[in-house]
Amino acid sequence: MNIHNGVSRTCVALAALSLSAVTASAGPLVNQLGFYPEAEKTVVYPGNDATGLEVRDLSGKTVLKLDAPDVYDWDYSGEEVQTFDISAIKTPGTYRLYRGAYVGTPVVIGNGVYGDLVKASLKWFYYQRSSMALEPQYAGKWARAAGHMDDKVIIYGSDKVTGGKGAGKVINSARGWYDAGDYGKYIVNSGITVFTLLEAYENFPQYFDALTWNIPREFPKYPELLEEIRYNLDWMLTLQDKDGGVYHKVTTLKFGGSVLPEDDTAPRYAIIKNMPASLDFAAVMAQASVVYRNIDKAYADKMLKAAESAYAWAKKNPKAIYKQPADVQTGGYVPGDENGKDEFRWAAAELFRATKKKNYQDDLKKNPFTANGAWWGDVNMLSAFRVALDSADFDKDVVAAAKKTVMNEANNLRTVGDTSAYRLPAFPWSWNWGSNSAMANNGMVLVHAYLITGDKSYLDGAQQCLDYLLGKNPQDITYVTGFGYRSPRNPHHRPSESDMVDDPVPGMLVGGPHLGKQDINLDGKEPWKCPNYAAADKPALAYIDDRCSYATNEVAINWNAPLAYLAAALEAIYSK
Ligand code: 9MR
Repeated sequence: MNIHNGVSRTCVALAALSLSAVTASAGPLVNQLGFYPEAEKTVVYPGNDATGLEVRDLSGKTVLKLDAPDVYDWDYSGEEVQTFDISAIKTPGTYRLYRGAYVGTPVVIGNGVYGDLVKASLKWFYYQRSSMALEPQYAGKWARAAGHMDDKVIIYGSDKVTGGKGAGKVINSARGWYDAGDYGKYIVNSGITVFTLLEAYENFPQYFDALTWNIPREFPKYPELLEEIRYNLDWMLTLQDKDGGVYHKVTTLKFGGSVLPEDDTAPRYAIIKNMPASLDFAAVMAQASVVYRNIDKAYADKMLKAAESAYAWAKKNPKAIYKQPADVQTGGYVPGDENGKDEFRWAAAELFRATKKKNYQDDLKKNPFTANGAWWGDVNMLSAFRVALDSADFDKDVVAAAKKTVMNEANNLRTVGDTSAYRLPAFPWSWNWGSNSAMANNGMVLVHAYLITGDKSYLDGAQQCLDYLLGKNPQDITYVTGFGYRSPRNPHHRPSESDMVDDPVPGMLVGGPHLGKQDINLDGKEPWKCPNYAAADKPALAYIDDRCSYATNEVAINWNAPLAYLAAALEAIYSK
């Protein structure tokens, strides 16, 4: 944090008086969907201006006046900014922000402001379904034919192309969601995604029992969220081999072109069983067995059996790490640490809750929580969430350690959120490929801290995360397609790129800015890569709304899930 104008407020104010008469401030950066009446409401203005803020309702009546706040630097964008807190306005309505002149778009305060976002961010999982047509009655103008029936997926290495002798052993690996802008289906990434969606259900069951968003119903007794999740659980179950081990992914050998699902017809392979995939599978199957038990005992039993055998396989094969074969170029999803400790921890926590068998808690005790997570590459925090919130059967010391893990992370985030220029609870390492999902996952930690303590300031931190994703950012956009006043129009998403529909599929969170620039064409040899956006030298600025930018403008299931969680949490908590 750098404050640098506390020195001479009067001088600055006088100087700026004349300035503001001629130059309007840059527009406010603010959550474009608005705020619940009781929420913390912050507005960021880039620049250094002594003009105060006046908030008026649509009839022109002034409802709040604030003096100019101190100027702070935000290292992630290299900007000076001023942040106003307009939380005092609690009356539902539409407001306009004046700093001298009116610049910007209206700010809404009201109940249910994120309701449509929750539905759309979940509906997107339906749009990502492989192996079925999307009918117009559900998909509207994004209706499409089925792609990737995946009923004859070749086991990698069993056919002539990939090194085997025969025609190739095939399995049925139908259903499941496409991972992202590509058409692959990956177990590791499905793991954290399904966890996050199930966690949303577990934390806010009444809210989700009542929520619908128009998807086809195969299991009408299920709440709609569990119907959608089952579509992917069914697929995950297909990737477990008879010995309990789980394959890493179902993909083509190389990424296909920017075509509709039905036109992406290269052979698909189930590629290489391994320990982390088996443990991620074990964890979510165990979790799902608990969640589905009351509504579908047979399905719950099947999942729990699958979870236990996957865990047993991983224990027997601790060195089975996925290594991408030379002829496979689709997503890697190989966690960097690769000792499997975080995956073992998570699976053990879920399996102990589901079975109460002592050996799982013993394993958990031998493998203490760390401070990390959560993202697909480190699932430690998921085990801490599990034990901290569902503590009844765990030993006291394990519960205390889990709560400490969650609360330490939450307290660190809150400190940054409350003191940084943009009021954004983010760490330096949050600015990576999929940075927007890091912000959403940070929000999820803060929601868990709220659920553990009931302290509203953690909810305010979660709000700060959502605000960033919905407009309180230097790009002045929501990072969610179809939402807010300005949003990404050209996501890296094959269906949206190839369907000839103007609007991208709605409800998708794009990856977001960071300095990796893996998609920039530096050598001129890779025409599919991006024209240079390399001039951006700050992480929060390095973003381009162009389909070429798979590093900043792609979409992914593990990014949408925490967005849905965060928006749903605020809805469920504030609407009570
Ligand atoms: O989200 C993944 C990110 O953490 C990695 O840095 C990146 C490069 O390996 O891959 C991302 O995941 C992609 C996956 O490999 C394939 N489908 C699209 C995913 C989102 O870009």
